[in-house]
Amino acid sequence: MPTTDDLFADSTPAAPEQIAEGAWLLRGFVLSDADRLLDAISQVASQAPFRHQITPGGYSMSAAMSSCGEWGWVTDRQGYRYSTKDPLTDQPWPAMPDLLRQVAIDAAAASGYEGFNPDACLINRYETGAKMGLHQDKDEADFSAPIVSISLGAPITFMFGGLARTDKTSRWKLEHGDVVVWGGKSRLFFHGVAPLGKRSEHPQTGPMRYNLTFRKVT
Ligand code: MD3
Ligand code: FE
Repeated sequence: MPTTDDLFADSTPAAPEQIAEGAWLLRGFVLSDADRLLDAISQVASQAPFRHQITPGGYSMSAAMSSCGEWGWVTDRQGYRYSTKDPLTDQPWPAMPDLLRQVAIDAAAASGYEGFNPDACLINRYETGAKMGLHQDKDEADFSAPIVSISLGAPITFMFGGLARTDKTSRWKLEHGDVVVWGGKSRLFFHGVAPLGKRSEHPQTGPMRYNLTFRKVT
């Protein structure tokens, strides 16, 4: 006998869950697009390879990164910035694939942010042990646009706090197909991810996790 869960599988997306002021968790929102999203990531990475960038302080980031769209995010000894060119190839970043742009627009709209028009998509790739320390995303010109984040592959623990680094943080598990939309007050909240666990895997990506973040840079 099919269960109610089977009958509703894939047809009724979970309702958006509010996790902070202006922030919405859309569990499984891109599950049905996941294969094509992973293909699009491979496509981008064939032109703009994943690389471990160097922080201004001289450390290599544990998450490997690439970008697509008009702007990509770069860090080196000189500092953090957005750039229209990939410093590895000195070429413009690959165009943002239509599918990526469309799912980001749809996720923003499902969270109450109509008319989202991202001009950058940053792609983070985590392997076992990779993490991202608490930080704010404030290199963009206009904080009125949300940031849309898509998780694919191995699950990870995501942390976010408030407007001050010392604010208490809460933890959420982000899994393959989950989307989080950050707008309003939460747009400038401190956030990061805990080290990818040794046993964290996904059938399609093995021990890797990908995170796409869509931004309006200019
Ligand atoms: C909250 N990435 O690329 S995604 C980043 O999982 C980044 O790769 C993490 O932080 C990752 O900058 C977290 C969730 C996320 C992204 C952007 C945010 C949360 C955010 C911007 C503002 C507030
Ligand atoms: Fe961030």
